[in-house]
Amino acid sequence: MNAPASPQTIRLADYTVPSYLVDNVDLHFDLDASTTQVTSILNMRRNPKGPGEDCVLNGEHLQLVSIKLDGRLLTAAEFQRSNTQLILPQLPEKFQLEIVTEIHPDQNTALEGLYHSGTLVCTQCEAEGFRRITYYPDRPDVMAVFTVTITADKQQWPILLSNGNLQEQGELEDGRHWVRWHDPHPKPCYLFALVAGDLYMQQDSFTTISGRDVTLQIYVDKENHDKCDHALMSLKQSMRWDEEAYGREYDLDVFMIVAVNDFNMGAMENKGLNIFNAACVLASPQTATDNDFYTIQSIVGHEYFHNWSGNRVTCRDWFQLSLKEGFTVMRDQSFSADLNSAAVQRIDDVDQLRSLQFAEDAGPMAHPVRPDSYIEISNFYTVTIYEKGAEVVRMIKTLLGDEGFRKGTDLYFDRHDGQAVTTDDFVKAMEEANHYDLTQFKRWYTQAGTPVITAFYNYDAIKKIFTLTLQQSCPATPGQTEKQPFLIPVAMGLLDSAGNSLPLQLIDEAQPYDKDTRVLELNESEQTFRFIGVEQKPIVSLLRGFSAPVKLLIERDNEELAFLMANEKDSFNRWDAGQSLFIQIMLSLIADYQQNTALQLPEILVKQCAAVLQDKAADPALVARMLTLPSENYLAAQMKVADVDAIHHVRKFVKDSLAMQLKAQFDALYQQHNLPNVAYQFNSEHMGRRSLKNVCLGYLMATNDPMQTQRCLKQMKQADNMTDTLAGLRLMVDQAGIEREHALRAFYEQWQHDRQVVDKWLTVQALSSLPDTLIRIKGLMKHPAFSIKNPNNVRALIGQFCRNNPALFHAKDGSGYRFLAEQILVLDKLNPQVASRQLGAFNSWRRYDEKRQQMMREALQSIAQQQDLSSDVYEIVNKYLA
Ligand code: 0A1
Ligand code: ZN
Repeated sequence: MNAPASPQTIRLADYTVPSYLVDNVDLHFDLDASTTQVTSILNMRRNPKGPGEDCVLNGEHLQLVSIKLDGRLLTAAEFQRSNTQLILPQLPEKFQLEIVTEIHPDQNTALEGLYHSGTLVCTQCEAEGFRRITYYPDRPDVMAVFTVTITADKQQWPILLSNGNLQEQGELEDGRHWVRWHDPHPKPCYLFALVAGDLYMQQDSFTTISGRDVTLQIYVDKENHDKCDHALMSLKQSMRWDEEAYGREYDLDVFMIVAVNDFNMGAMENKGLNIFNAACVLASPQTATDNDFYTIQSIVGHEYFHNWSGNRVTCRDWFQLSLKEGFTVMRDQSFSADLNSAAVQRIDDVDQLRSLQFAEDAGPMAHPVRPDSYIEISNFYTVTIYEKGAEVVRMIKTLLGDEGFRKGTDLYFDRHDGQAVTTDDFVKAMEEANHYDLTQFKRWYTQAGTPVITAFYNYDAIKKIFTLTLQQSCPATPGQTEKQPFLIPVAMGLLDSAGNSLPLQLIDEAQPYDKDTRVLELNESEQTFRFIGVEQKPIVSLLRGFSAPVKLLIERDNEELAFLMANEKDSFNRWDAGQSLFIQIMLSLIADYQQNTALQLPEILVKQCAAVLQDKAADPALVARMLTLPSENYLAAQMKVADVDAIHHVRKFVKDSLAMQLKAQFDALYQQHNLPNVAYQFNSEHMGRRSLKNVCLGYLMATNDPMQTQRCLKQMKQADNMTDTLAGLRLMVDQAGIEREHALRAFYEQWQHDRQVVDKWLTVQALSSLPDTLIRIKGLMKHPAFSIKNPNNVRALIGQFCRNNPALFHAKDGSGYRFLAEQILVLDKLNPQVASRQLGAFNSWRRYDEKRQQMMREALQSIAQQQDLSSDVYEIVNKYLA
């Protein structure tokens, strides 16, 4: 074997079609607790369009037992092998390879390939995990029909699953049994899956639109038998929705979901056999919050929707990842919007995008939705590929309209069914189905960075003309200094002083425009739009529904923001105006704080919040979001140099002041929405009421009134659901004292048997604002509830502290930074994907003051200097330091 190669950069420009194709593959797994033997029979042929003579198969961490070519055993002289490849020269046009390898799933802590999770054995192959199972052309454009035979001890592993339909099964001597699965749909190997375990199964069925019966099964650890209903219901909702919204039907006899406790991501869309992080499947009102219920519904949808957007039509290469991920996120967002509140869904999606993706786009890892190079593809499962990718597809829908978009997706699915394609193919289908030129639009796929739109306006009271000038620019990002203008859909409207819509007729149009919102197409660096017949000076509302993933700069005073917050028709923009008002005021208070000026909360903010609190007609979920202050991280992103301490102080000041001044209103609303005698239900109305009630409780606790602590404890005690219990506990952990310790202990004692709840217990402690938080975290890492090998534990404790507790992670003494660097080095040896994700907490390190930058640089350097870093951590740490 050769020495490990230093990490190489892979480039889109170097893409070539595969030299050999696999028509079908027969896999045999002989499962054993420590050594599993894999026999792979590949029927292959030369690709007439392929570039090379040699057949190159990928393989890592494999012990090769034997290779046969058309039945003849090959000698070592007849192939070449390295740590990563098996190369076979001089092959016939068509041939059969039989490769036997041995693997050790019990030693696999990276959780890629075949691995143990508790007593279960399962796989994770996306993106490049299949090469840890057997030698194979591990690239998504090689699609084959898979038949999988699994042999295993029956008592240990009574359930043996793989993709497709169950074909045959039987008993063997010595207590073993076997099953054979066949998947008739050709697929890339990243969609291969296998599960062996002793699991509880909950079954249901679904009749597709054309009348075919599909068996639905959810497999979970036996103790979780009562937590499958919600995922099963979500699956049926997803199947129906994809038929109705996209005309897509399911295509196998069975659809299975398996919950596993050790999983690097949320879930995986393996054909017919989705494997889920248990946290994204299991739910009961007592153990899962509203947010968990909501997320489970959307992830079940997401994975199911991949059956078409990802599996039937897949990616040609990993640079096209957003082809399936951006589109599928956009689909799951629409699904959630249709099933719940569309307004709340949009607000939450945009909030997420702006806090996480905008930061990525402004940092050292900024990359286009279709990147042109990577070192480690696992590092590119990013918010840019997923969330910005979804915004890009959403903009296409905005430009083409609902019907045009559906025509485009129909053409895309029909034209490319069974193929591995590119984002260009997706856009071409949209263009051809609509006779619409998206050439300029495609810059969204190739240019990184968040565009900035600056808006200027002017009203001519004599001519009744409103002139709107929009300028666009995009900051430089690594490797891209110059940017070309984007095509940006700007949904907008004009309001009169009473909040009514004004006409939107442009100067060169003969007819009045018949809607209250119109989509302007901004495609130059600067463009001017003139609206005629505007009877009074309007207030302009821009980017309704957040019609493009851009930053909007428009000068508005607090009064104008307050007006929009109260009167704007578009609920997203109403919320956004409120957030802008908070930010504008908080940034000005931060400046006061930095100059040692006494802080004073502007009256207008109190007045606006009071109005929101008193709006009887408003949806409680929207009210809850209107009253939620922008996060410390988001405020930091709005400053040239993020001042951690000033942000923390000012945010607390604003919250405490609002709480004191509006205590009676918060109290009244809390009581109105607190329904201790109504049993838990997961629906929009109840969820909205709980979220508003708990926002009110948060403010009430900020008054430091001991009565409110009692109320909080009472809520925890009375609650029949985790939403209310956890909301209470979160508030309690910020208050030092015996009550806090008691609440934490009681919670653990009650829930120690439940992994998902224990992770919540770890998270509330990681997010505490008390000064000894890091010390406690270090103690918790020694607690039996924590294992550094479990990604959910790591994310719940270390990840939450480093990402969502900025005041303490950025502690002046650098303790947070040193802690993270140490953990990354430990994790990198165990699980490189988890290690490199945790590095993300350093993404914005250059935006802090000099002293903090210096300490973060040292932490990053201490990682970079380490020998034998994984390619995952190597890539990120070096890009951060570049
Ligand atoms: N395709 C999955 C995401 C995923 C990616 C990589 C994984 O393992 C390292 C696991 C899942 C999705 O979009 O849901
Ligand atoms: Zn996905």
